[in-house]
Amino acid sequence: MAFPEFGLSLDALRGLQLERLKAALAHAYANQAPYRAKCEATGVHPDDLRTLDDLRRFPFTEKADLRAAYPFGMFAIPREKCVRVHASSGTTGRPTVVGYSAGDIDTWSNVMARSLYAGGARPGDILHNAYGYGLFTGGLGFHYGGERLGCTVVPMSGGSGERQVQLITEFGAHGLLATPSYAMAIADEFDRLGVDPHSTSLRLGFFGAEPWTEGMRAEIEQRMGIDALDSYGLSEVIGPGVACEFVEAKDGPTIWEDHFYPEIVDPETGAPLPDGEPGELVFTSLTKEAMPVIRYRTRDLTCLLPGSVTAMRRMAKITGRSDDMLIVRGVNLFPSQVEEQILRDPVLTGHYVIELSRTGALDDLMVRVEARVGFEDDALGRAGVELGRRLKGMCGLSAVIEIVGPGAIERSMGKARRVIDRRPRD
Ligand code: DLL
Repeated sequence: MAFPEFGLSLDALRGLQLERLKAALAHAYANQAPYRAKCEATGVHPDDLRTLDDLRRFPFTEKADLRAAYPFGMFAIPREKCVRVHASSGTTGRPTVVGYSAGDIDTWSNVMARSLYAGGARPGDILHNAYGYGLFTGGLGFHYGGERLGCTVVPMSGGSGERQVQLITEFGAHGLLATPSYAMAIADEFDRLGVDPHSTSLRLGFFGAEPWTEGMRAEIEQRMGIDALDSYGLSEVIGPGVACEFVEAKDGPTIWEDHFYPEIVDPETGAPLPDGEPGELVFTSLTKEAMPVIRYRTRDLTCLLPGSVTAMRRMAKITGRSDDMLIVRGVNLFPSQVEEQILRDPVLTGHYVIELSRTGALDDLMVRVEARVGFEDDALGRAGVELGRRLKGMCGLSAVIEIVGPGAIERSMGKARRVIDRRPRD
């Protein structure tokens, strides 16, 4: 195996994690004032950690802690020793800032190289990087990982669809790196320009940064003739490169547990849940220097699965974020559940938006979805009626379905905006 960590036994992995966790806790306690204050308030000290299970006695770190420490208050090394910062824009309020030491950039490059290798990329491959470069971690994270693996990285970023197609085709890219929604937009550009992606050298795609379903995977794979891998990460923990799927298994991202220790907790109470139970994903960084995070609450909902290709555990596809859950007429609904129903119909595409409004006291749910080219009006009408019926069967809600023509729904170059909520705030 190319990466020795893939061969770690479970015992060796747990031993390594415990040793690293002790050091990570000691580092955060000594150098990250806000976390130390939380430990003192809870009455725990790093010396209280003797086993991995003892971690649950330690306080969580939350997004609000990062915001309160804006911009650099969570750094555990002098700012002068940070070689890079990234930030997430966030929909409201201050951005969340994260910092990296030179050692962190090295670790990040390694876990990204490992992710790309697991997904089937090899030294010498050309990687077309359509993730955004900038404060977002997607572009630079994949960039450094690709270089570390020995690939040729094309730092395309977002931008004109036509140029995406041109460079993928003419440079002979083997791997496409993009959000799944942007990959779909690029696939549309191929269609528009009359170029068949199956005729290019593309063989892999690394997709992440937003929730996507198995239906979306099937759609992208079939349209582009590639293996579509799920790649997961978040800025607060390091960026992309926290977990990635193995191409031979495609059974959920393997978490690089030797660097990022996962737990699942009840999203309401914070109580730890056993592997296999659905809940909120929590991460502790084991090796980060500039900005360690101890028990960081991601808000992402999933469950932990046993290792398959390696001893390291996997995560199931993310259902959504707890803060993205819609409550419509009292029913809990995730956009991914709607996506799943849409993509069961070959007439419909993965370009959709969910619109919520309110008439009187009642919420109105509308799903607008693009049809594939080449279907007659009656087929579209039938697809609309059937989607309405499937949604009702799935969650009990009646939705107005609007089927629109190709290109009618706005494309995003990064994370897609799936929900427009026009309901008055109460
Ligand atoms: O999105 C890092 C990334 C870039 C991951 C490129 C993969 C590829 P943030 O902008 O901080 O970082 O957003 C992190 O995006 O908490 C999830 O809610 C969501 N997310 C990331 N990857 C996936 C995925 C990057 N594979 C937030 N499936 C996370 C579902 C994902 N959601």
